[in-house]
Amino acid sequence: MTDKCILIGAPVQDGAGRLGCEMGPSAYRAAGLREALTDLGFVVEDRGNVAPGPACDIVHPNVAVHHLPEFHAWTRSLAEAAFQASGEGVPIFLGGDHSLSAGTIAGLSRRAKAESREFFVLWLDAHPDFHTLETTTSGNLHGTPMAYVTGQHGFGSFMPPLEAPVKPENVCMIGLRSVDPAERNALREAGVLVHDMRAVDEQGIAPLIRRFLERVDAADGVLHVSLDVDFLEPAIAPGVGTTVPGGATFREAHLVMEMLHDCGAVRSLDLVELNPFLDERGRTALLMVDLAASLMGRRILDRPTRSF
Ligand code: 6HN
Ligand code: MN
Ligand code: MN
Ligand code: MN
Repeated sequence: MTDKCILIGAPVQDGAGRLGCEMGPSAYRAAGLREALTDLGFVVEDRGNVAPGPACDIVHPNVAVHHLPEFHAWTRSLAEAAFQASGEGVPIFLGGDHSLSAGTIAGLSRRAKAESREFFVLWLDAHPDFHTLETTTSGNLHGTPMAYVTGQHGFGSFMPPLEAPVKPENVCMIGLRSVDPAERNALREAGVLVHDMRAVDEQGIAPLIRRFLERVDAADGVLHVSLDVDFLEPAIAPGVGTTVPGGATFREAHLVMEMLHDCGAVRSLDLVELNPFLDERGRTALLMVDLAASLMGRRILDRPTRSF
């Protein structure tokens, strides 16, 4: 990893079914993300918040779909911001709902291609977010970014073209426990590596992560991590609009972050779906900052004392 972290706010909320994610970037700043990274020895540059590009008129035949022009506009500006920043340091994207990952991953994958590196994504989420514009029934576009970046059917005439689609077999999803039928079939057909919570319960999270990281290492790949708040057990992370019981525990989540740090392949991070309006005295924002710090190298024995 370089010694520079670049914070990029992505106050996107049009992809979610309720308001509030727009406040996410401010909450991460208030929770001390910059200070946590500075304490670890990083030079931290906060680029402020990205703005969406101009929205154009796009209408999709699936009438459930809403805010497609905004999704298009955010994807374009975030892809550009991600491409630029990933050439200069480790970008950390402060969401914002998960639709922002359509942009960040598109830009990061383009960067990896420009550097002739194999690109991998670790998706930590209760959901696979693998709907196409045709299969989504909620119409909430935070349910679609992984289908878009892996070049699934039907985005072509509605969304920005992808310079470097992500190989589905280079995507590992961990923590799933809410998968819609259309997503289940599409994931299987595409060949995405999926570990649901049952696999975590039966096998333990460490072997699942280790196996994937060994593949990244064997390919000398670069790794992007997309961390959805709802990956976590709602009891410890209430500040999210899509809670599903049975999520990762505090220690499981930290262990993943610690292993990710040790592997040395992580080049970028999305922190998504934090809804400060639903949070309790900032505890979810603080936990996400704490996890980001673990990923960036904070060791257990130097964790500051803090009660959640
Ligand atoms: N997220 N599969 C559901 C839908 O509405 O398509 C949930 C999506 C959740 C999205 O958590 O980022
Ligand atoms: Mn709106
Ligand atoms: Mn998600
Ligand atoms: Mn989710």
